[in-house]
Amino acid sequence: MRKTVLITGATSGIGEAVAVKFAESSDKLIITGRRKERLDELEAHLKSTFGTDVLSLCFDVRERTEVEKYLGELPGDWRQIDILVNNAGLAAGLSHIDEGDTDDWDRMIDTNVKGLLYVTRVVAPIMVSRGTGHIFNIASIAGKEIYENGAVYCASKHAVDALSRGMRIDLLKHGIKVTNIAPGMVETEFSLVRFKGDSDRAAGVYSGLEPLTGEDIAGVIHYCANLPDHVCISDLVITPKAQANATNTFRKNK
Ligand code: NDP
Ligand code: 8X3
Repeated sequence: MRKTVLITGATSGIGEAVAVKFAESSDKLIITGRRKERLDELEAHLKSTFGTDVLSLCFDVRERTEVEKYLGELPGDWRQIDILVNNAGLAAGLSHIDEGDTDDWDRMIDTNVKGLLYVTRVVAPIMVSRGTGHIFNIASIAGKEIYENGAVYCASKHAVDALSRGMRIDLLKHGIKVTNIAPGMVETEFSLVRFKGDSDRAAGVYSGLEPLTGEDIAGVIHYCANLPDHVCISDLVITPKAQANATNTFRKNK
């Protein structure tokens, strides 16, 4: 059956790949992000290539009133959200705790934790009222482990991990599934954002190994979303073959 899928942060990387994957199976898509041109381009591409229905909403998940305005006033059938993919997020900077940029900390915590909460606070009651729904939270391997220079990003993703577990308990009686997705290295705009546009430094993160792609993660999410109704995959750590954990990788150039 055709589903309505809401994806936050669909303007690049994992979110964009998830939009394409669900468009391939003719699901209806609500795509969000802050970059309007990217949203317009993706909407046009999804409509022309897959003939799917698309609603794009341009807002910042950190702005609670914007989240409430856009998601709380969805037109017509668009309110019938079956799947929420809480994907919008970022890492900003990589530094020891005594040297960290507090603006970076605000961006990560406001986006990865509070933004995810604001979106969920609007969408979960819709799912509760329908007695069905599936929430995917894009956490990270950084939500399972801690690495040097990454304490605040790791803390924000540990919070996502905890929220996934809490949501699963609170929404249990309403028939809503919650799946926590914890990827390792995925080559997207993630490192470019973390290193504030330094493309050489970003490329170095993936040198000498084959990282995951957004499409790899999208395929897993699509699989989980299309299992029989009584089956829920709660938590998945997904890494490239060349990554054992958050800190151990095998690189051919080393
Ligand atoms: P990208 O930078 O490619 O995509 C991030 C997406 O989040 C963009 O669409 C961006 O849209 C959106 N976004 C960021 N901030 C906001 C905001 N304040 N309001 C609305 N949208 C926002 O990175 P990824 O695809 O890799 O990241 C997606 C998720 O996956 C993140 O939560 C990240 O932490 C997580 N992750 C990534 C891993 C990786 O190695 N790449 C590994 C594990 C987890 P826009 O800028 O248009 O607003
Ligand atoms: C992104 C992966 O290893 O940079 O969540 O934290 S990592």
